[in-house]
Amino acid sequence: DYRILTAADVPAYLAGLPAIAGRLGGQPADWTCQDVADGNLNSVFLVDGPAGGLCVKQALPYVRVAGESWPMDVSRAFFEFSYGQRIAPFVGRLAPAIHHFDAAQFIIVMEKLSPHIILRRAMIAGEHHPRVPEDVADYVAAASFYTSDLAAPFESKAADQAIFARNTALQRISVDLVFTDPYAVSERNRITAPLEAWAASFRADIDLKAAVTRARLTYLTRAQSLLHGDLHSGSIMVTQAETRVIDGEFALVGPSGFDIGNFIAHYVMAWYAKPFHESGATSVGVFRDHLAADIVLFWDRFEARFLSHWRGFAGAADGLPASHFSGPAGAARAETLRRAYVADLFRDALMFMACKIIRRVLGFAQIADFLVITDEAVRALPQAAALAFARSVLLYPERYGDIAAIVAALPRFDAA
Ligand code: SR1
Ligand code: MG
Repeated sequence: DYRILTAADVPAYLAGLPAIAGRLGGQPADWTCQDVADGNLNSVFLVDGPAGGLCVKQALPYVRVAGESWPMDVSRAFFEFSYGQRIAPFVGRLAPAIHHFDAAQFIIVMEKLSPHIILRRAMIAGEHHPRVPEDVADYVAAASFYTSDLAAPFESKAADQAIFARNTALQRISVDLVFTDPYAVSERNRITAPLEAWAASFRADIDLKAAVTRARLTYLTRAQSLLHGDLHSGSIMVTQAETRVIDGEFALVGPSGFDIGNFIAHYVMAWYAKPFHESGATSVGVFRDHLAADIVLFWDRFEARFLSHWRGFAGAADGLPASHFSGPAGAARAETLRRAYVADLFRDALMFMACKIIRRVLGFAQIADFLVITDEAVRALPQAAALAFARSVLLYPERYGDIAAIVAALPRFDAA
């Protein structure tokens, strides 16, 4: 029964879901529908009626930006829906409300976010949305704590694994596009002429490939918590007052540092790109001051919230049994274990941050932060600098012992 919807089909589709379409008010003839697909994979429609709006998202049987030559499993919509259901109790309004999942058409009907805009677009325009770092930190801290062995008997995580380990099509995208293609000759790579030599040197860099292999194996084997799996600035919608994390279709049980590192990577890339494009009225200096402060704020907030969830947790869990750590000596040792766990998350996060930067410069899915720099020779300047930074983080992690060291390593040069 599956068929691809167009904008013209959407009103009739919603009319068949009266309980949900009631949110629009009026009749189908009163509704307007816009195709606003922006990401790499899916169709997205925004529908407005006299009483409100809805967002209708359909998984296409191929990668939208590549077309039918790259088939893709439509069941990703099921995993996005399941992920949203699973984390909703922990993240509340930091995720959009989901109204309906259609298991035959692979459609999710959800809250229309308005006047929210994609964080990436806001950043390219030089806008600052001050709530984002803390909101996303709260989201990741809650999701990564409450879906881990630290907050539940291990059977709970096993149940998540039974669902999300089947999300293999999208995990395959990550394994190939993030950890493999950028270090090989691949038709999917998008290497511009000025970066050919960089790509060749990365393909020949056995130390770098060893570090990335460690990252790939960590992604595949470190089953710590349920992850969003694609937490970049295109998966976050913002206003000055609100933040929403969207697009959980890459969900998996994996290393918690993956989401953390992905988020930081896209702030770092915005940092590198900014002096080379004209978008926005904000000066480079002011914009970068905000980014630097936000990167630190994000990590500090994540660490504080994660530890606070853990210290305050009194339920049954298998990660750190309270009965083993009674009395003052036990409490001190438990705190040492908690801090060691978070320190591991930080190391993983930096490793994944670096991998995410490299894939966005050399690999298939490049980001608008760089692509708005139309001259490839100019674009290659910040891209090459970002590659060098990422390589340094992967090869010399001991130089980046805390978040201040990351921010301190970001260059202060300008386009001029
Ligand atoms: C083929 S999909 C390419 C990328 O788009 C998504 O947003 C993910 O980042 C994925 O790697
Ligand atoms: Mg997406």
